[in-house]
Amino acid sequence: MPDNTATVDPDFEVIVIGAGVCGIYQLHRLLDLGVNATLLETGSGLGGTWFWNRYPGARFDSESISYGYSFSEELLQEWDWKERFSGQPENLRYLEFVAEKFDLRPHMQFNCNVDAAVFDDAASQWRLQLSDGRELSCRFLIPALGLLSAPTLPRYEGIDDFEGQSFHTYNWPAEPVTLEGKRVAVIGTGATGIQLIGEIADKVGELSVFQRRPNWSAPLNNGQIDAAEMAGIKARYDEIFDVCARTPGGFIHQPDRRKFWEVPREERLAMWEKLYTEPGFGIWLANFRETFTDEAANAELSAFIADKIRARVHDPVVAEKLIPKDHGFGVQRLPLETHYFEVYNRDNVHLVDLQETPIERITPRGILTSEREHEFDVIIYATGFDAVTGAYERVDIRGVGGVSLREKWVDGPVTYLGMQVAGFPNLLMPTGPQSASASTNFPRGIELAVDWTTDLLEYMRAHGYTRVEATTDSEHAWGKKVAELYEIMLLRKSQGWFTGYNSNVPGHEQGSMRYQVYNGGTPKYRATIAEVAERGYEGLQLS
Ligand code: NA7
Repeated sequence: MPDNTATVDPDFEVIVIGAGVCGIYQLHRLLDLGVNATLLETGSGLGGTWFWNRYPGARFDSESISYGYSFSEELLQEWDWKERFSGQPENLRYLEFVAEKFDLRPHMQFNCNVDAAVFDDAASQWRLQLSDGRELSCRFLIPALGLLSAPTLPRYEGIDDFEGQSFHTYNWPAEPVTLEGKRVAVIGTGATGIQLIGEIADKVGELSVFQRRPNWSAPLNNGQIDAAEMAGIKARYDEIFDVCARTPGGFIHQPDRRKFWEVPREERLAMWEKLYTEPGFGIWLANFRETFTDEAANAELSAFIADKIRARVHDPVVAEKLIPKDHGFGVQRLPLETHYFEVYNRDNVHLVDLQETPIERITPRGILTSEREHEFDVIIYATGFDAVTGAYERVDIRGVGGVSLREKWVDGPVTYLGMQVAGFPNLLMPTGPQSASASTNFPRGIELAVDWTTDLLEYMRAHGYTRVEATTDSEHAWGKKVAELYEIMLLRKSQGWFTGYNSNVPGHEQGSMRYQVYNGGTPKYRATIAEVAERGYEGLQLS
């Protein structure tokens, strides 16, 4: 039966939510095709991750030259990266430059939070409720919400009672924060805490680091990129992106494909010595593949890194506290550091081991542990995110029959290709949970997924389709594939955001398991989604 209500045009053909790296590129692709699209952004400016995370030390740990967009040769030639691992202010300038260059700002609406998105089945449209009271409709909804954009505070009592300044690193104030001479507490030692602590230790008065579980970390080895080097990079961009496309992580670091146990131990150690002094994720990703899958191989690498920590931290008791004992090197997302371990050799830096003296509550003057009250002027929460699915769950997304996405994902995300969800037609998620964008060098995964999503929209246009939806069978098969990929990796036993662990979110505590990302690597993912498209979007129902 023809659906007459569908003839009422929505306000927009496509609404993109989020002006981060993904939303910016997605909007550009849509506008290029002449699609009637708008972008809604909660913040007062664009940049997503690089708009919000203004904490000292925030920077890429992907090489800058592999992080920028690759879609425009002109853009590649116009932009000069100044550092191997560029810092937040420059990264934000880059994204602003991109938005200006492609004239995207007129199509972005800022300070615009989406509270709810409900699928109107009869009209085959999404209806959005905004915090400012407006309602907008669209045919296709593209949430480009970011993977680490729902910050979580600890569940300690008294957080609001603290009389000094306190904030989560994600919500670092845009106006300058004075830390000089202050008594500062940092809670959390993930990638964020490690960057922050390394940067501020020599600037604050006293710094107390509240560590519950140490993380493995290796040197970033950052450096400047001078004009001559940048000119060389510009001439090699094709080659650089070609390497990224061929590596599992979308980085310039290619795994060593020799068999771990066939390479003599002395040779392995020599290789690690070299990688440890080189920039970026080499020690993690240019390593033997067995370090991700074989306990014994991983233990050997972990012992090598532990010795590096012991060599860098003068106090052996402190050094032991900084060495993870509950997981091996690189099985959780690896933070990269700059003089992080040397920080603990400073007289003004104190490590508070929460395994020995847990936090009992936040007080008006500071932090009360089981041992004593520590007084502070500033408390910084580097306590992480409700990763990957959290940002989706903060919007009340309802599909066919009013089914809530939040409820559907209560035990973990369920998707097809990480980009579509059965029962949620015309919801397209280029960086969705269980996609490769979530587990690779983000912009590389993002460009791949945005291009695929845009091709799908073009295909639908060309064939007169207005509705697309994953089947439950295809969703089920994808879920099985994603789970199987976890099974072969040591990662499955770890407590990090790849397995959905977050002690501050009910249901995500220690021991819970959520299949958050696709671990098959970029080349396999690219081949899979290309094949799906070639087969007329197999697994999707188009009408
Ligand atoms: P992470 O990696 O999730 O780290 C959060 C840290 O905060 C971690 O050390 C946690 O310790 C700690 N944490 C969280 N809650 C508490 C409480 N309640 N008490 C004490 N310590 C706590 O987040 P990041 O922001 O550092 O990094 C996220 C990603 O950003 C990173 O992977 C990169 O991709 C960029 P726990 O492990 O829970 O004991």
